[in-house]
Amino acid sequence: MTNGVDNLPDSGGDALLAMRTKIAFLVLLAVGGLAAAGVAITAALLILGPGSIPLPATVTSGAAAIGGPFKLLTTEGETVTDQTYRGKWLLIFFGYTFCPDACPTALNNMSVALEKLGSEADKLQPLFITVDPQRDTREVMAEYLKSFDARIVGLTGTQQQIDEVIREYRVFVEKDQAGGRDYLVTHSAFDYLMTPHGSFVNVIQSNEAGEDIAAWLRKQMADAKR
Ligand SMILES: [Cu+2]
Repeated sequence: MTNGVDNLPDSGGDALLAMRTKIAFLVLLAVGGLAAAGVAITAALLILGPGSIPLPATVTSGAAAIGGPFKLLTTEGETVTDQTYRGKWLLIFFGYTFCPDACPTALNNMSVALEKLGSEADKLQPLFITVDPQRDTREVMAEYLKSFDARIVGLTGTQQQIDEVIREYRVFVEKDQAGGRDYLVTHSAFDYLMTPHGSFVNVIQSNEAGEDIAAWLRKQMADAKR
């Protein structure tokens, strides 16, 4: 069991789940940079577990600071930045191609969501950003992404470029030290929605069903439009 954050229980109640997702995410943000990684995961799992949940008082703080400039490489070898995608909503998932479970699930769900969105998906740019640039070269990512919706653009970069974007988006990433080149990477598994201007809107757990993600996207995009 290495992917504690990936394998979150799927308990009932859409609104409650959505709330738990946001809380878990914000707890990860709050705790992630300050304490040991284990504390963040434990906090997230506790909050996502069944039962009643006391709301942390500071749950919304820090949300404005999510996201930021990045410079990465597409699987086609094109250098892109956050500016490249201005004018489109961004749906960003961070993961890695060697991931045994959470990432294929997430990208499948994202593929279904894009299909369910129909023409509304045109205003959205889905991105898959690797947290494991050491193994996820653009060739590896291109091959991997053939299994998913062709609109999902894979992005990789130098370790430094990836570290930067991971930090900006507060992605929890911890490389398993054992296993040589077969290591696993524990990582938080959220889909991030950003506005066409590059501001953070919200997250959803990437293991939500595709049609639920599509419905969530419709609502978030409608609500965030001013
Ligand atoms: Cu994964």
